[in-house]
Amino acid sequence: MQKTALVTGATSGIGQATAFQLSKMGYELIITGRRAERLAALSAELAEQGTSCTSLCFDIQKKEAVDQAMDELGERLQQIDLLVNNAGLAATAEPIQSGDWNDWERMIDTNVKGLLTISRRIIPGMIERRSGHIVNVSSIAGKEAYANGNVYCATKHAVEALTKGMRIDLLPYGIKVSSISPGMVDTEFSLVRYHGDQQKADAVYQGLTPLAAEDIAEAIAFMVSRPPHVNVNDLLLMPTAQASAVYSHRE
Ligand code: 8X3
Repeated sequence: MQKTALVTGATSGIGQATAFQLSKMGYELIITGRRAERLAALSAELAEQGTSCTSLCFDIQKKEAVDQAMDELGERLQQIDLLVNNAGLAATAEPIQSGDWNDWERMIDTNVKGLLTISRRIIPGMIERRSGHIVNVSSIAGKEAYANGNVYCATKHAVEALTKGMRIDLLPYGIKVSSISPGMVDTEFSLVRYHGDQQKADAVYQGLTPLAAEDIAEAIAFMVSRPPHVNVNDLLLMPTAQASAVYSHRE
């Protein structure tokens, strides 16, 4: 039977690349994001590849909007086989003493509360069917704190803790819970972090080859295609030129 995957934050970067990978693997897709035009374009492209695709446009920070979209899925909400909790962002790179409350709230609301809102709605169907797989997109920032990472690192540490907690709570139901933790990936990530400052964003990847969104999507494809008795708990994926959150080699 065809499997259904829901991917959050599918309008760009890792989310979009993952949607394409899962489409190639034969999944029926539910894609979510804030940007309606991009969602529609992605949906059309996936449909061209023969993938049945439902797009849900909402801001994952708004619990009511998420709940309404989940309600609209009706019966299908109970039939999601794979949830990729990808939506997330770094909204600032300020030291803690000058951080902006709104940036902090945006990261906490998206990276932690957004993940929880969606998961809480999808998990009961997985429990009912005694099967399912949740892949949380974490980060090297979920394992290490680094200068000016403060709240972003805290939200990704929370994703790590939630992944472990979910895995324990869902153990009796045969539900797989995994996380993938990338280092530097060349997406809109840094542009968002530096509030649209292209020069600062480009400097992050200068002199080295970062990961591409497709590298992460391929790893997710590997994780979700293991046999039923195998779960990849966590996959830490770094560019060859990055040894840790703080050590990189630039030419
Ligand atoms: C993205 C990677 O190194 O900027 O989560 O924290 S990093």
